[in-house]
Amino acid sequence: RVRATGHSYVKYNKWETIEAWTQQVATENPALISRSVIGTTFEGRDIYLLKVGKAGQNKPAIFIDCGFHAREWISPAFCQWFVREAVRTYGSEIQITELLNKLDFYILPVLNIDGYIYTWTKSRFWRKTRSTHAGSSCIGTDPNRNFDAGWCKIGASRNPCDETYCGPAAESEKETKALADFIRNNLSSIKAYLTIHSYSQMLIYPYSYAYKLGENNVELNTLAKAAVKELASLHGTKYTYGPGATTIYPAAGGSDDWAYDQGIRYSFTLELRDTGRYGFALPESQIRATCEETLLAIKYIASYVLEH
Ligand code: ING
Ligand code: ZN
Repeated sequence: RVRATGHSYVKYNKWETIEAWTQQVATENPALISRSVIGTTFEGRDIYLLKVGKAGQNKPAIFIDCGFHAREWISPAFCQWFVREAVRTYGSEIQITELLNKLDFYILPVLNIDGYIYTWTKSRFWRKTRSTHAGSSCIGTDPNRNFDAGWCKIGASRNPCDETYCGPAAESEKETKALADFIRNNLSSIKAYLTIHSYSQMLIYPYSYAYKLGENNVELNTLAKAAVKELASLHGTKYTYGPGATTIYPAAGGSDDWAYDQGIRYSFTLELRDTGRYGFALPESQIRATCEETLLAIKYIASYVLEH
C-alpha cells in the first residue's frame, strides 16, 4: 500500500506528501473518493482533483479549490481536513452523510503546485504561479487575476514583476485553464463554487471586478450572514462578509466572479484566519481550530445549496 509519508492533518505538508496523500486517501476509501488529473502545471506537475461522495446518478456537485496563492498554507490544509472529515464521519454524522449521499464534492487540494513548492524551498511568501514571460525576467502570474471576469480592468497589474500580474491573457496559465475547462465541462452539475484563501476572515461573494451586485445578491448576503454565524459558533472567530469590491477591494479576474458569470449562483471566496497577527504564517497550532470552524460554514452552505 502507498503511504503518505509524514502526512499530518495538523501540520502543513509539503507537496510530495500531499500528492502521496491524494493517492492514499482515494485508495483507502474507494466507495467515497476517486482521484483524477485535470491538467498539469507550468513546471509539468499533475493537478489532482478528488471527487468525494457516494456513487449515484446525476448528482449535483459543489466545487472547492485550495492553494491558488502559494503562501496561503492554511488553504491546502483545509482541503485535506475536509476530505478527512468527510470519510471519517460518513455514516455516523447525519449532516455529512446526507451531503455525501446527495451531492458530490470536487476537492482540488492545491491548484498552484509550482508556487506552493517554491514557498517550501525558496521563498516562503511567494504568491503567484512560476510561469515565465517573454521580454521579462520576472516570474509568475496571479492566478486570481487570470480569469475572464473583467480581466485586468481593476485591482490587477499588466507588469509581470507585480504581485497581481494578470498574465498576458485570460486563462494564460495552465493551472487556471485546467480549472476553467473542468468547470465549463461540468457546469450542468456544479451548483456552488468555493475558493479557499487566507488571510482576513471574510466570506466574499460577487462582484469584485466591478461595483455591481449579482442577481441573487440578497440571497447571497443572507446565506453569508448565516454561514459566518455558524462559523463563529465554535470558537467565536469573527468574519466579515459582502460583495468583494466593497468588502475586501476591487479586483478583476478572480475565479469566484468568473464562476458566477458562468451561471453558478452560489460562488464564494473564503479568506480564512487570521486578521494579520500571523497573516500567511498562521501557526500550525491553529490548523485544527481554523479547519473545524471553516467546515461548519461550508457544511451550512452545502446544505443550503442542496435545498435550493
Ligand atoms: N485575496 C483575494 C485576492 O485574490 C479576492 C481577494 C477575492 C480578489 C475574490 C478577487 C476576487 O487578492 C487573497 N488573500 O488572495
Ligand atoms: Zn489568496
